[in-house]
Amino acid sequence: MAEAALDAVRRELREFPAAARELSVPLAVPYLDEPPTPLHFYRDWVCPNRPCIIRNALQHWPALQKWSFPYLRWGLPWGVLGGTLWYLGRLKVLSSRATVGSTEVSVAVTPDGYADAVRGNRFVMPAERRLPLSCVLDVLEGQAQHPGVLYVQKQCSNLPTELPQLLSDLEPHVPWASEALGKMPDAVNFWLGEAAAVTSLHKDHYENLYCVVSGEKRFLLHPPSDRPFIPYELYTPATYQLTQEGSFKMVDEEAMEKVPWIPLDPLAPDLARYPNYSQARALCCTVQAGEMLYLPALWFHHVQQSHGCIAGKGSWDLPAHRSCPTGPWPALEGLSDPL
Ligand SMILES: O=C(O)CCC(=O)C(=O)O
Repeated sequence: MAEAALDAVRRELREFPAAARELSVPLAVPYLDEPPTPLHFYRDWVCPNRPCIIRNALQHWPALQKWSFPYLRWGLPWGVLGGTLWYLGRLKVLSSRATVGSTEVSVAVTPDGYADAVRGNRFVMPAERRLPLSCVLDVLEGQAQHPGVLYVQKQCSNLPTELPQLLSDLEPHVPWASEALGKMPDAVNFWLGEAAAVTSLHKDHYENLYCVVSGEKRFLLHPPSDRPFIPYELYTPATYQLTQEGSFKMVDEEAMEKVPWIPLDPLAPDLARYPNYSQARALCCTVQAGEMLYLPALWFHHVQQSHGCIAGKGSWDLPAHRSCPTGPWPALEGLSDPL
């Protein structure tokens, strides 16, 4: 009896993603030509849990003109002059001053560009190194070598905590978003990395605004309603360690509980192993410098970037997305895997 009822719920669930798609998931991520008012942002995008790309929302940020490798290295606003100085004898006087470049930041280092991803039968986290930002720039510019793939991507507000000198180049928050969401962002992160650095498919419960300052980011998205088609498995957690010789080894995190993660690579899905994924529909979009992606809470995302892309992200943590017992998502979550 209970099994029959569960079967009926599962049948309904199988229909749900198509119905949700028809009702509220666009075929492509829409563009707004200007920032919305708080009311429009809340009514048209946050409430229906729909992503959009917003143009002309960042052009008043000094970062958009200033943030280049020479500026990050020396605080020089003129990219060409900075570059010329670099080639004219690598001015140690400038590089030894206390500049942004000399500031140490946390860098995720992986052998293949995948931090926080399934590798074999492990969920593997990156080796974390503290490096001066200028060392990361040297590697990105091909002036120096470092084993593995580097990504400045530490979550938890690395922009104000690690690079506070850059804050004056940004507005402290995005006023129309903070007003719509009822608070200031809970985290403001800074992202800089190699083209090979990839963020594996996952979801989180934050309302996110990704602001691309230089280069581009490519997103592959799935709405939360595609959850029944997206496989999760439980993995023993491990962390990469970088040896003195520059090779990587995986070390199990014995004290940590198993981690549920998505084993599937949406760019090359193993449909023989995960046939349900063929029923999911991805939305792909590229966010260019000067554009902002609103990524609603609980959307699955896989992220790639152009080499040396510089981006920021504001995240708002709304309790409603953590544990809303009455919404459809917890039910979908609980009943998805046994489809
Ligand atoms: O920019 C990236 O590489 C991914 C960021 C991301 O997925 C996240 O913050 O949840």
